[in-house]
Amino acid sequence: PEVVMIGLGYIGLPTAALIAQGGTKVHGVDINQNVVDTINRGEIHIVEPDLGEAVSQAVSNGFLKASTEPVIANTYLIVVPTPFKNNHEPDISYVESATKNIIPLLKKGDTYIIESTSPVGTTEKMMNLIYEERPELKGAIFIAYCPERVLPGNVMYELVNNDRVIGGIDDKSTKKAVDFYRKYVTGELHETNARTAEMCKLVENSSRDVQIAFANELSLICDKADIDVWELINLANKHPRVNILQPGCGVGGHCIAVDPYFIVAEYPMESRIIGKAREVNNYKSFWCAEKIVSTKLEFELRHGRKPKVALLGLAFKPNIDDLRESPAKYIVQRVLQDANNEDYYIVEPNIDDHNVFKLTDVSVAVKEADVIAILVAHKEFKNLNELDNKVILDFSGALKK
Ligand code: SAJ
Repeated sequence: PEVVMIGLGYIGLPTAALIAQGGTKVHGVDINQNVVDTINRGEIHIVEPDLGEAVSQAVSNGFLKASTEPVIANTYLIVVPTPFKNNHEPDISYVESATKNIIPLLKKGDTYIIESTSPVGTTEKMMNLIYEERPELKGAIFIAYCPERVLPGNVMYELVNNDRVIGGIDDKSTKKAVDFYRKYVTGELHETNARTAEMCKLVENSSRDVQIAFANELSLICDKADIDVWELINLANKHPRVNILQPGCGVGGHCIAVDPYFIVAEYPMESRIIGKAREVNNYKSFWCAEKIVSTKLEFELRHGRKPKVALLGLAFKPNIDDLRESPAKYIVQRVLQDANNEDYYIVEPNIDDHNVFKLTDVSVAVKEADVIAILVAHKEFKNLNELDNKVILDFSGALKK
């Protein structure tokens, strides 16, 4: 094959399929044998529009196949997870082991590109790892870093159309990587060095986390100031150069909530706003859970009976079915800790059943409940009716006009 793609997750597999669709032979590598077998059957193991068709086409045309071990190629892409150890220290062990697996296969003229979100300096570390074992490759292979910025749910479009930042360890590496991406990316390809490209990815997501923290902070202030935060933000954004984001029940997903820690771990004294924004966004989820419990108690005091409480939304963001790293799920778990379940109706329209929570249809929950907490702004929650004399906690702005 021309390309080896190491890591067949929600970025690696769509990227492999797109490159294969362009008529380039791609060999995908994943440590999970089930993933490999699923792909070799032309099927997919993740939810992403248009991906299934792209993979089945590429596999049946013989341009994409998968295995657990890499094979010899000319371009190697590292797109494996970079999770965190519990003390918020970045863990690049998957990038390291993927790199070690291909070092014996590398030859002069090959290209090695990391796409995984990584701490600044990772590409240089991997370069040294390669050169230690294969000194004859020094200056004879091309090494670059190119982060992805696709939005889950829109990956197949954004992989092609988004601009890309491409950072080589030297100019010729940058150029070689640009030639590679030019084959299937129609967005602009912006050239820089590896460290800047690594930091760019972290900065993009950290900027969003800081902006969301500002919105969440406003929601806490407005709750005390007896101001409707949705109305306030809508009015402030009428200013030609103000764009305040939306408060929520916390920041979920394994990107925005994680990437800032790559910077804070490396530059703790300098990244104070970035670190504080993480604290504010994490605190917001806790604050929402406490708000639900205190509202429940207030209802009990006023009406002399326990209220029925509807908890609307479990996903980590609106209109998707992904519950991984979801603040809404955390809040529901926390609220249920101190109560017997029959007081609560849990609603998540994007999944059929949840192995932990019993799910209720939104119309039943809204009809039966005295207190309605909207945790995620799913489209199904935007036009709820018969809400009068219900206590509404709209944490996600679903009801704002
Ligand atoms: N959120 C808010 N208020 C907002 C916007 C988002 O509370 O105004 C919350 C969402 O509910 C969610 C979290 O933040 O819980 C993250 O949502 P997101 O819309 O930022 O989307 P992600 O995490 O799926 O994707 C982000 C994107 N990064 C940016 O928009 C800068 C995407 O482009 C990246 O590729 C992706 O992270 C990633 O993989 O890094």
